Amino acid sequence: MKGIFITFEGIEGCGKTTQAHLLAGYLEEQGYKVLKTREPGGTEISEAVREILLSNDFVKMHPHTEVLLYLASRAQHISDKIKPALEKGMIVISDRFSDSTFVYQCYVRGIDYQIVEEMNSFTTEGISPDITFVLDLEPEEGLRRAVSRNQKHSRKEDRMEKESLEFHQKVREGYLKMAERYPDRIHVISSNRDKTEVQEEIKGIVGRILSQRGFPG
Ligand code: Z5A
Repeated sequence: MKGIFITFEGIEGCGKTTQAHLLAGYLEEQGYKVLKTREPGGTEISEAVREILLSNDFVKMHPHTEVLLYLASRAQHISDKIKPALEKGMIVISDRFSDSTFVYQCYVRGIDYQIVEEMNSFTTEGISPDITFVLDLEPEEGLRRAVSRNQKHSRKEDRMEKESLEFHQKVREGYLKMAERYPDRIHVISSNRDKTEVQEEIKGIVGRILSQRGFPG
């Protein structure tokens, strides 16, 4: 692929959307062609699947149904949006991607990693991120930020947000384990500080990697 694929990961409320947006703006200012997107979602069909996944009407969803729906949403997202943009040489920035599935569905919900890895590679047509940022934060603070953001925008808690604090602690632990497993790709960034400081660290890492790769080549 000619492009560069960057993903943002982490617990609820850790600042992924904020940092993905800031990075996209910065790279566009530098003259790069950028596609900013999110998961679950990013295309009409994938956003419809997102509605089902996050709906409070479906609290009894079986973990197997859940993982299959996240992958279904991703399959459409890859084929309609991510793959074409990478083929054109764009920088794609996604707010969550496959690591979310490995952490939430495998590490936390307990679904077999190897089975999901195989299904995921079928889903993504082998596309994986070049750079991943895990924004690390205590779950208590992440949930506090998410609740205050929801109140500001009159948004209700969704199905996943309603999970217990222990669930979100396990999610954080899962991300730190993924970072140990893929140290070259995954950068753990402390989000327990001002957003501009977080942004500066991310810009520094991205700038270094783009120039190491001679991007655009
Ligand atoms: N999920 C899954 O299980 N499996 C999968 O394969 C995939 C996803 C792809 C998607 O939820 C859910 O799907 C998610 C995982 C699961 N469930 N959970 N939990 P989502 O997309 O609706 O939400 P989210 O991804 O969890 O994140 P979020 O709530 O949107 O938060 P965020 O994007 O990380 O944070 P933010 O919106 O940028 O910031 C939150 C607030 O904090 C906001 O008011 C900001 O202005 C503020 N903020 C941001 N940075 C800072 C700093 N540095 N200091 C202070 N305040 C800050």
